[in-house]
Amino acid sequence: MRRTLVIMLVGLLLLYLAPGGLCQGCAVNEAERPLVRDLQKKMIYSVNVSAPPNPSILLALRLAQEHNKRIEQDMLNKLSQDAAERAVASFSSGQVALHILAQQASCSDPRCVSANGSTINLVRLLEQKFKAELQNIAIHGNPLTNFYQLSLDVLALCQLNGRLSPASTSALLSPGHKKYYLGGQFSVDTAAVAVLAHICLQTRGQPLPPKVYKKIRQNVQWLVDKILAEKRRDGEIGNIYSTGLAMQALSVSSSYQKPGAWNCLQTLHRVLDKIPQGTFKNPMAASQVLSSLENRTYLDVSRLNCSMDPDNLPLSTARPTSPTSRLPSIRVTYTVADGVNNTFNDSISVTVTQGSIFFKVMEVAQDKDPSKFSFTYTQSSWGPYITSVQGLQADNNHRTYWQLLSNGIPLSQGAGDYVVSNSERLEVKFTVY
Ligand code: CBY
Repeated sequence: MRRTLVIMLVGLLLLYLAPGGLCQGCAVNEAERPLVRDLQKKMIYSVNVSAPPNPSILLALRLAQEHNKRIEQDMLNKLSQDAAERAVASFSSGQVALHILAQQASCSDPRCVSANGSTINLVRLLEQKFKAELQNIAIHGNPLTNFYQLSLDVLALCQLNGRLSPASTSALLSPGHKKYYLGGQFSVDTAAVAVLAHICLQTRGQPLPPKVYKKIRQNVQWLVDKILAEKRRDGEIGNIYSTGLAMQALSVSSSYQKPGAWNCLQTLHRVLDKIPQGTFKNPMAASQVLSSLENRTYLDVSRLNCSMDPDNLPLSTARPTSPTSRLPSIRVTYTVADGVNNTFNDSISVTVTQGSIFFKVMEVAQDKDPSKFSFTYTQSSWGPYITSVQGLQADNNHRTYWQLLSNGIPLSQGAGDYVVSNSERLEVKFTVY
């Protein structure tokens, strides 16, 4: 009798210690919960009727502990409508993957998404988009998008048991400079999603042939070691915007880490400290960090039980507004340069009000001297993405882009978020990544 009890207790203890099991060691506590709630509300209030709905936001809200069922249902309907009606042809593969994950996280079948009479199978669509990515690699040596999106594709196809060969996928996502480095810098974001994709391959579907299993293990080991090498003394991994994804990757790969190799609580507190500073005011940034605060990952979407969700996140109807006051002017220098072929390098001094964003500086410069400072942009889920300056276009197949810098240092925020300061030296530079 006593022996049975001891065995039961040991069993419970093992379950508690098992990675991803009942262990809640690295999640926010009740005192910290208001910070998570704050992020959730920011994401909800950011929803803009004129912009396309964003699957990353619903995915994150679904992985949280607290829920507002009406809002989540509303977002799901809008996403379904967008997928079923809008030209899905215009979606990139990673966008389809995120739509699939958001549907699955909402206990809705991504193979059968319908709205207003039209129905679409998102898994089929992703299989096609993924094939097109592989074809582009065969022809141009680069995917249509990037390895971050390819990893999202593998993750979504794997979770939904879509058509995917573990053998060729493990070769596709194997270590490689062009895959995991952007402009000489290791992309923690990309590696983190790749780890999630590999862990999915390992744990779902048919048992893997030993050779493939070994290859997957080698890939994960390389990725985890690289991610850990980007760990900073303050707990951030890569930069603050890759830290949430890195936490997800490290929390599902503890068997690949030496004991003590990563202090999860230190990283968690670093992220929590940044919330009140407005670091995650961009809803995309908030969406990518939220699940790691709840000790959840994108691998958990298949395990969510929607009928068990509490409806416990009340929202006030009034959206928070920021006070408007007259602000002083500041002066910055703004440069546009072709850093690839050195065909131009033009500077201008620009005056804007304090608290202005980089994008504003670009607009003012363009108004003052359009021949030198004209630019184009597209609206991405992160905000404006600069596509050309003086008519010179960024090109994925040539791995060129317009890099944003301040005093010679590349920014970790986009033009729509970065707030400029007095006498700063801002630059937009045509660069190879
Ligand atoms: N999403 C994607 O396909 C993006 C993947 C991603 C790795 C992403 C970062 C990571 C993430 N967590 O979402 C990524 N960026 C990529 C791949 C790229 C390249 C895009 C081209 C391609 N091959 O697809 C590229 C050109 C290298 C790139 N990012 C450029 C930039 C700069 C944009 C400037 C411009 N022209 O407007 C910029 C501003 C860096 C700079 N100094 O110029 C930049 N990226 C930043 C800062 C970021 C971070 C955003 C953080 C923030 N708060 O705004 C980022 C999170 C992200 C988005 N890029 Co890129 C990385 C980080 O700092 N941790 C899939 C889709 C379906 O959602």
